[in-house]
Amino acid sequence: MKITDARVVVSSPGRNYVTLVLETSDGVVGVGDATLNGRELAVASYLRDHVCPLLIGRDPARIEDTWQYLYKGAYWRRGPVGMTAIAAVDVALWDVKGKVAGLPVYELLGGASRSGVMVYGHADGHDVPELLDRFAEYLEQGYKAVRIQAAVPGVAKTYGVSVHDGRIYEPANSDRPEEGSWESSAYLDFAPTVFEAVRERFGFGVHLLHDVHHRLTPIEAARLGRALEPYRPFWIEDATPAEDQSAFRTIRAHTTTPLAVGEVLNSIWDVQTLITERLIDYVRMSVSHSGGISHLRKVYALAELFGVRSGAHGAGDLSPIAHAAALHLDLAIPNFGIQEYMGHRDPAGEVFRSTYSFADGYMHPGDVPGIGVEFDEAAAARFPYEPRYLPVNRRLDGSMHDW
Ligand code: EZ4
Ligand code: CO
Repeated sequence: MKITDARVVVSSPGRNYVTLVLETSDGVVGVGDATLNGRELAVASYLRDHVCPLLIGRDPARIEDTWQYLYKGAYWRRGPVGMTAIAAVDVALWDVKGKVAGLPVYELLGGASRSGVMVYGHADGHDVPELLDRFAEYLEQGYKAVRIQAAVPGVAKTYGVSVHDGRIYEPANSDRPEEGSWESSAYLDFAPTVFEAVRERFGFGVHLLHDVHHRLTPIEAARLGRALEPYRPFWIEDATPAEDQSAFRTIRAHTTTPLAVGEVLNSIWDVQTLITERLIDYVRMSVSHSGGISHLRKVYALAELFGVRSGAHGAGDLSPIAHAAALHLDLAIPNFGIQEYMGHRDPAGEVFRSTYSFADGYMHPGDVPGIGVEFDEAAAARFPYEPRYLPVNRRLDGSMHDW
């Protein structure tokens, strides 16, 4: 069998998605997600101009060899654009392999290690009462774990407070990035009161998660971790900018609050120190942005050796193909922790027909052969790409800060 066609489709059914479609000489079609929010066309070009021509004529069964060919063959290694492009090829090849074998991908990865994958949803609020109302809705739906974010008083446009229906945090802005604002001192005083309010109302029988979104210094993060200890968070995420692995030594020395990091990281080298020094508890890298199933499962295998568990990024800007791929891996690995699940806004469901399911706080990828998501190209054509930036962030004095 040979790969006979490789094409990239950029569409916007509810938000932008980049999708790679591979066709084979046997008529089997595989799909992969190549979406890099706010930089979609860079990955589309990387694939169209540099990767797709190399795929034609290759044997789709040789997944690892293709991975090594694209990674080592680029010479310019790692980075979000290249690793997202390789991920799309990798997932599409696993999809093909599953369809050829007649098995769901998780069976090819060693089979299920659990009956379902615990997911967490996002509860947010412009103030604490609104957050509590949204939190109650998640409990009613059966969620066992919920992320809590609330707008910091005096800090306009705090990250994590949705502008639409809970599935998108970036205001639509095609002209230039929206400007958010930030002040760590106000946030550090406010965040523990949010946890306190949620525990007071809902008790300790549900997991609470929180995303700091790269905004603190190491010692500020240590202070936050310590202040939250009485409320027993499942984790605090991205407490400091993720590229500085050594920052976690400081945080770790001061708090027992579990730490998660990695949604902006792309390779096993980005988390080598974090894992081998046991500086984190959960690794947040995603299938889509980290070289696909083939690479992320190596990250998880390394993490397993050091008692670190998975906690993959699962925002709505990763397509349903990415979410399905994540669920297959989550179901199979021994050291699964939790999976983020924001869901997707309509009309994404018209373009991506998924077979994964949610019940009582757990998800399952389904049992159809391959990844289990059908991509409807004719439907995608009805929703053309819409240029859109992620926001930038400024402190109250106007200086740039991590978003
Ligand atoms: O800001 O995916 O944990 N989830 C997150 C997301 C990210 C977006 C960026 O595209 O941090 O909301
Ligand atoms: Co995050």
